[in-house]
Amino acid sequence: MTPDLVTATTMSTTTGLGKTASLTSQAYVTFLAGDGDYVKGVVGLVKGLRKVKSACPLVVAILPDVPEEHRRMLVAQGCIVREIEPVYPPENQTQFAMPYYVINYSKLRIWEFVEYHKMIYLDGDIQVYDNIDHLFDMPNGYFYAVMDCFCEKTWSHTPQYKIGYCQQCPNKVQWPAELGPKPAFYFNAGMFVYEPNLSIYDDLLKTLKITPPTPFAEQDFLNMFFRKIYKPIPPVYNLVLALMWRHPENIELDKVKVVHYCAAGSKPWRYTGKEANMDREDIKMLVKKWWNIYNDESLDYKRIDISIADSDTDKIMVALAEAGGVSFITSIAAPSAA
Ligand SMILES: [Mn+2]
Repeated sequence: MTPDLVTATTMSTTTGLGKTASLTSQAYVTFLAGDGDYVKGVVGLVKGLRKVKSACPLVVAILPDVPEEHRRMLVAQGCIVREIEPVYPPENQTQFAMPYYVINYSKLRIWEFVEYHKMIYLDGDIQVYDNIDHLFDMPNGYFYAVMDCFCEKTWSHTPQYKIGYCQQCPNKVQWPAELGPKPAFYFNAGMFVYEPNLSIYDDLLKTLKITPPTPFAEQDFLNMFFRKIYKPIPPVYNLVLALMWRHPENIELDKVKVVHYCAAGSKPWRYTGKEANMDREDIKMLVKKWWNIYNDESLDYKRIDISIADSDTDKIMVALAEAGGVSFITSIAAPSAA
């Protein structure tokens, strides 16, 4: 493909967005940076959404460093690809490596996607096994997400971990009075329901400038920022894998709708089974389930088929698109990407 056509692909994807947005005003959104293998996660995710017959498209917010080849893969799978500008840290905040900061805080740009009234953010290492479109119908004005678990070692910097307190079982270890008031509920930011809004976006960025970065970057920040309007939703909407061995009483695996492959070694496209807990049967089953969707060609995005296009105009558009590459067909076919 020539460089010119590549540009045209990106541009018409953006142009196509307006049409799609006016039809739905709701969408899923994920985020992608760099040229690594996370793009596989996103391809798996959009196929998963298709499998559960979601009525809403998947927008992929990408940083400029995502290579053209990966952008084309995503468009070919029916994703709406939107390049975003990186969010850079204030100069006085250099505690964390620059790339880590930029990658994580650039996600805040999804609050700028105001052509959608409501969005469900999903990490690229998430898979959807049941339709969750009904979450778009929850009352506006809140931030919905699943509560995280504090029991794994990655939380060793927190007072919760140090005393063995977890919000998933708040009665097992009581929160000691001498540590002050019980900490607010803390969500996992791999999945959340929110409303894009430009003034909230401005506020997020202003607040970010005066907030020292913390180990869990944007997750800590979002928890702080939205603490007053946060509403927990059940763990079936974002199964943080550690719950399976830390709080098995809180989950029924056969009812889980959304799985978050967040535990070390659990990303299906990097899975070796060697890391802690990764040889469990339930983990093996979930990794296999992810691959079944990823490898299922019947879930690949179907472009409009000229033999079933129902008007002459459709036929002409399809023929033009086929002659000119994917760019044109992306914009006319985007609504059916759902
Ligand atoms: Mn994740």
